[in-house]
Amino acid sequence: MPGVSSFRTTFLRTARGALAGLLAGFSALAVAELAAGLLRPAAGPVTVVGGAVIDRTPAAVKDFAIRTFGEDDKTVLQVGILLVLALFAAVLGVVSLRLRRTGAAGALVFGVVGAAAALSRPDSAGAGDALPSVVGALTAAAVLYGLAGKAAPVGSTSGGTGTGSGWSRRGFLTVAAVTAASAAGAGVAGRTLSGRRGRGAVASRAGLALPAPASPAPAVPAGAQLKVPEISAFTTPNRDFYRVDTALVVPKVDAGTWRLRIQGKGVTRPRGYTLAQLLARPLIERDITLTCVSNEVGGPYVGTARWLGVPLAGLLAECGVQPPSKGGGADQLVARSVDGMTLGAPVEDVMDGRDAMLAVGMNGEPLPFAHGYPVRMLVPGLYGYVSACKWITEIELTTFDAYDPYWVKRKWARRAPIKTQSRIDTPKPFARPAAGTVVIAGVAWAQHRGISRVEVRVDDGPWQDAVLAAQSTLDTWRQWSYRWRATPGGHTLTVRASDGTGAVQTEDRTRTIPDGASGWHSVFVTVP
Ligand SMILES: Nc1nc2c(c(=O)[nH]1)N[C@H]1C(S)=C(S)[C@@H](COP(=O)(O)O)O[C@H]1N2
Ligand SMILES: [Mo]
Repeated sequence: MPGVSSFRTTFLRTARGALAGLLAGFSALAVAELAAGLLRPAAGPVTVVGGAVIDRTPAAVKDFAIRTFGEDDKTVLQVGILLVLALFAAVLGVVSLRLRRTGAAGALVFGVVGAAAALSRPDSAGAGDALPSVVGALTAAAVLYGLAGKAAPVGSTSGGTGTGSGWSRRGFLTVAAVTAASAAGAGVAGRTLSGRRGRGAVASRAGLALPAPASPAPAVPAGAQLKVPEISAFTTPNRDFYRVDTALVVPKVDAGTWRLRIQGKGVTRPRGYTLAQLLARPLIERDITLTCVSNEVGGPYVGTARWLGVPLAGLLAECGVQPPSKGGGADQLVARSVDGMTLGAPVEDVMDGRDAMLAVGMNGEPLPFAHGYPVRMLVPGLYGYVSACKWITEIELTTFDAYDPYWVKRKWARRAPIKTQSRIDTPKPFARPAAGTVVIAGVAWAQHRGISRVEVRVDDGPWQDAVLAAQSTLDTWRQWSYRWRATPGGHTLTVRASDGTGAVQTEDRTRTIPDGASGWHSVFVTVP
C-alpha cells in the first residue's frame, strides 16, 4: 500500500527533523551554560530571557502569577521558557529538512534575542554577557545544519538544498546520541563551574561571625506566643520565611569584595563602606514583621524575624544627610541591589527615629542568600518593595519627583505604608470542626502603629472582642484568639483589627495594586 508507506516515510522524516531541532536546542543551552559558567552565571540565556520577561510583565499578570503559583512562580516561568524554546526548536528542525539554511538562520535569531536580553539586564556586566547566547546559537545552527541534511531517511531526497545522502536510521540515531551526550557533558561542566563561582560567597558567609548587638532586642514577652496549634509562630524560622523578588538566580555575593556606596543629593560626605566597617559599628537587634504589598487578604507573604543591623539614620547623618523636616533636599532614598533592583523609601521615615536598618543577621545567623546576604535594608512600617532592598550595594539620595524606582515604573504606588491587616490562621478554610468550643486564632499587623484590638464576627452576628496576645513591639505582628461555641451548620468567620491609633481595619476590598490589599479576611467552615 503506497499510501501507508509514504505516510510512514513522511512521519519518520518529520520525527527526525523534530529530534534534530530538539538536539540543536539542547546543545545550544548546554554550550551557553558552559560559556556562562566560565564568564558569569547570571548571563545564561534562560536567566537573562527570564529576567527580561519578568521586567516586561504587566503588573496585573505578575500579580496573577504570584497569586496562582506563589513562590513557584520562577520555576513556572523557567519551565515555560524551556517549553516555548523546545517547541520552536522542533519546528525549526522540521523546517530544516527542506530549508537547511533557513533552519540554521532561525537558530541564530534566538541568539540575537538572548544577546539582546543579556545586554538589557540592569546588572549586565557589558558586551561579554551576550556571549553565552551567541555561542549557544552558533552551536544550534551548526547542529541543525549538520543533522538536518542527514535526517532524511536513505533513499528520499531532502529538498532543494539536501544532498540526498541521508543516514540510515541507526546512523542518524548514533549521531544524535553522541550530540546529546556531548551537550549533556557541556551542560554539567557549565553547572559545576557556576557552582564554583558561588564558593567565595558561601565561604564568606560560613566564616562570618556576627558581633553581639550593642542594643539587644527586647525579650519577646512570654504571652506573645499563644499555645494554639496551627497559629503562625511569633518568630518565623528562616526556612519558612516568605521570599519575594525578581531574581531568577539568587545573587551570591562575596562579602569580602562587597561595598556599600552612599551618595546623591545632600550627601556632603559620600562614602563607601566595607562589611567589616559596618560590623564595627554599634549594632541593634530588633523583631520586625516584614510584609509584601502583593500579599492578598489572608495571604502568606508576611513574617517576623529577629534582625541584627546597623541603624540607617546614623549612617546617613554621618554622610551629611538631613531629613526634609530639617531642611534636607532629598525626600527619597533609593536603594540599589547587585542585581539592579531599585527600591525607594521616604527619607523622612528612615530618619524619624524608627529602627530602619541595614540588616546583616536574621534570627541569629548571617542573612540567608535568598534574603539578601550580605546586607539588606529594612524600614519598619513600609512594604518590602519600598524599603527592604536585598543584596544592597548603593544608597542614593534623590527626590520622588526626580526618580521612579523599579516597581513605581510598573504602576505601584510611590509611597506605601503597610495597611492594617488581620488573618485567621485556624480554622482553615472549609475545615469541619466539631460542634462545641472551637478556637479561632491568627495574627494581625499594622507595623509601627501596633495593634490595639481584634474583633471576630460569626456569620452576621455582632463583632466580639478577641483575646490579644501580648504586644511585643509596635513593629511586630500580634497574635489573637477567640473561643467560639460552634453550632452545627455552615459558618462564615470574619476578623478585623484596629491599629494603635484606634483606626479600624477597613472593610473596603482593594486589589494588591497599587498600594496593598485591604478588606477583611473571612473563612467558611462547616460544623457537622
Ligand atoms: N534586590 C531585591 N530586593 C528586594 C526585592 C527584589 O525583587 N530584589 N523584592 C522586595 C520585596 S517586593 C519584598 S516583599 C521583600 C521580601 O523580602 P524577603 O524575600 O526576604 O521576604 O524584599 C524586597 N527586596
Ligand atoms: Mo513585596
